[in-house]
Amino acid sequence: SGGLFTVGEAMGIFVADGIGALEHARGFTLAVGGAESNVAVGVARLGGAATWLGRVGPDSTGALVEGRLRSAGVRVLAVPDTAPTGLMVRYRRSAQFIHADYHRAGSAGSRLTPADLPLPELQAAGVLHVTGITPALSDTARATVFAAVEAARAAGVPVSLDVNYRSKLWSRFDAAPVLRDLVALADIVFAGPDEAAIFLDATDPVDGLAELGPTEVLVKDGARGCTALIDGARHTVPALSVTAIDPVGAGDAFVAGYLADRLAGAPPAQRLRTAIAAGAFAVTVPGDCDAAPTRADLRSLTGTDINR
Ligand code: KDG
Repeated sequence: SGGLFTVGEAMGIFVADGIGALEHARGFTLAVGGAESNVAVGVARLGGAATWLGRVGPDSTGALVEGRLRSAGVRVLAVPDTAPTGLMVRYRRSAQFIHADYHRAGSAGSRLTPADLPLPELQAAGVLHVTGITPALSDTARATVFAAVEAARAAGVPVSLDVNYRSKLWSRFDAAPVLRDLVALADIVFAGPDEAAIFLDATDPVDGLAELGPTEVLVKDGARGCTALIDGARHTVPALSVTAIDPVGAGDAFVAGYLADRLAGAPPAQRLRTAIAAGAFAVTVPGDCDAAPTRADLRSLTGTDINR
């Protein structure tokens, strides 16, 4: 308790080694991904406490997901399910284009229900983190996200949301009202400018998101850095210039950096520095949660003692 609590679907991901069409792939790395579990791993790597709740199937991938998250230092609350653990297949069609296919319809992770939530534990957390991915998985998964958010709010636990629109899971039309409702219930919101445009007509995404209610709004724009409005103060932070190898996981590392420092009581400017550095580090490393840095990694990247 006092740490991060998050809920979502974690999956096994077959990532083709090298670059080229899937038919030319000769080897695969079996990674573990899922936006929420990536953030939990990111917070744990940075020295924070993190709990992930999700459903896993009775298969080797389910055991792999649990084992990898545990060994990264995450407290895992895995609800056993009879459906298979979700999978993804991902390959780089070219140096620039990453293709991902989901094999997660009807998966264990999509069968979350509100009764899975350990309410006393959730309500003792330092922050609840959810994303716009889980509500797209099923009606019960959507109900679970909203139940978690309501329980956190009732207990005064700050709610963090990464909008994370996934076009392969639902249309913009279906997603817009749900994402907008979630933003209105959140205290801390992370979004890309394109994602915000799905449900906002405001010209400035930071102002548009803040108008819906959150007091901490962070618009992450990849290599262009981040614009934020935190407790009424505006911040613009440029990205660090790094050798980009793989953008996957960078957004989650950014979120983890911000939330880990927030949980540790750091002021906004420092949370943003850590978020930017963690995101930058993650693009220099292949993989989803495997890309998340430790504090020592961040020091090596920036050449400065970010903290602790
Ligand atoms: O942010 C990275 C995630 O997108 C990845 O780990 C897989 O959760 C995932 C998803 O739904 O795309």
